[in-house]
Amino acid sequence: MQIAPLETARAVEDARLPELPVQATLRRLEREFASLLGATGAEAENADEPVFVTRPFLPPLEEFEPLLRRIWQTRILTNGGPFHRELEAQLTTHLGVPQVALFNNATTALIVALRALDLSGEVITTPYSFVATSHALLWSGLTPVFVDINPVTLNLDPARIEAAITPRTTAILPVHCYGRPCDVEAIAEIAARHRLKVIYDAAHAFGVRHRGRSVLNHGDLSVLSFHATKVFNTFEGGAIVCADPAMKDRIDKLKNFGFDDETSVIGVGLNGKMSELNAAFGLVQLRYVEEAMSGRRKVDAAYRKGLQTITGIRCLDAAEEETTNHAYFPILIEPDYPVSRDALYDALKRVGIHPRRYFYPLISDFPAYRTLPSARRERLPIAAESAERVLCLPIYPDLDPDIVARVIEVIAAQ
Ligand code: T4K
Repeated sequence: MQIAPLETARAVEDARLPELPVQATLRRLEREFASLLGATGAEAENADEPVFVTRPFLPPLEEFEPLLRRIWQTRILTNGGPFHRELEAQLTTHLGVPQVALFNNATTALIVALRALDLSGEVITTPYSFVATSHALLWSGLTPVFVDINPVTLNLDPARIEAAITPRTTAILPVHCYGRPCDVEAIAEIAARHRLKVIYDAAHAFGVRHRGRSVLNHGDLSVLSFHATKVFNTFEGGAIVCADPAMKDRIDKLKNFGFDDETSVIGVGLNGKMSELNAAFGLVQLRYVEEAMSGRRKVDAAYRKGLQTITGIRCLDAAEEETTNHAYFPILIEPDYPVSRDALYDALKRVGIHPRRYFYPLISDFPAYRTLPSARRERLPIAAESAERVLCLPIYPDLDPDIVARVIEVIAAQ
């Protein structure tokens, strides 16, 4: 079948809807995008453009167009179509994991992961993460129990987990924060001893390897995010990684309202499906993900080199047995740095550089959590201090070395 080019499709739309001023709408959207670009600096970087903590990687548009035409031809838009199946297959190989179930984002994937394991009661987790980690627990009727983090890795500290286990504990939900692997061996040992499930929030951990294997192979389930700001993005998206085909089948049903067949459901599911548009885009992105990571690696190396002599700035070490993805570039502002973290944050913003304080405030300080006994600050000293000291510097594959140099200059000049 001959497939109409996109322009033709647009003309057909115009002809069908004469009363809708489609061209005017497109012109208005173009103007809005133009002003957004001005506001966010998403255009070509120059000295006057703001620089944000990240800028999504996009593959050549021409490579996406044939896949779009295919969608126009088949009219399969969602519900586990061919691009969805193909992306699951390619990710399984690319990541080196047994099963991948795609989702529309990591937050719904986390909620489905918790449901798939049939958890109840309390779940031990980290307060030092994006708020979605704990929100998924509250949405699922589970009680988060916050445990402090390790000062070197900024991940859940296994040495403190056992003291937080009660008869109501059913699982541990650690985060591979900034893509740095948790102490997976210690966590597995504690979980086995206490018969707890382990779900890794691996939103930051695409492509991360630990001792030669994907870190996503650890725990009962791992949840990835493919949000626009991530190393591998599908605009919005996510996935659950699991070992067992029967578990993938359960997850696939739960993300499709729980449907088993046309007339029966296995449980209270939701709509967590990734659309064909996002899956097709993911297939094109995957061709470039290694290149994108190597661009990030160069930025990471430049920061490390430039910052190493600045007193009071600590970069997180990369552990030797790991392959990192350089998803973030966090620095910790130590007490011997001349100004506070927030003063440095403001100084960078004044020159158009917009780092982020990931993760400040702590999740345990948000109103929905702060009354929990485990949220008390004195129980979470390392997390509280890290949240006050951290700054994530801009990092993305094509970040101009001159901008990296400018960031370092501002940090050195305080
Ligand atoms: N678990 C963890 C540990 C997570 O970090 C996250 C998400 C999740 C779970 C949940 O995953 P998803 O359900 O989202 O799949 C961003 C992201 O929205 C969020 O996905 C991410 N973690 C979190 C750490 O960062 P914000 O509020 O900081 O995003 P925003 O819009 O301020 O974006 C940051 C910068 O990126 C902007 O200043 C400019 C740039 N940007 C952003 C977008 C969205 C662009 O240039 N283009 C874009 O389209 O949360």
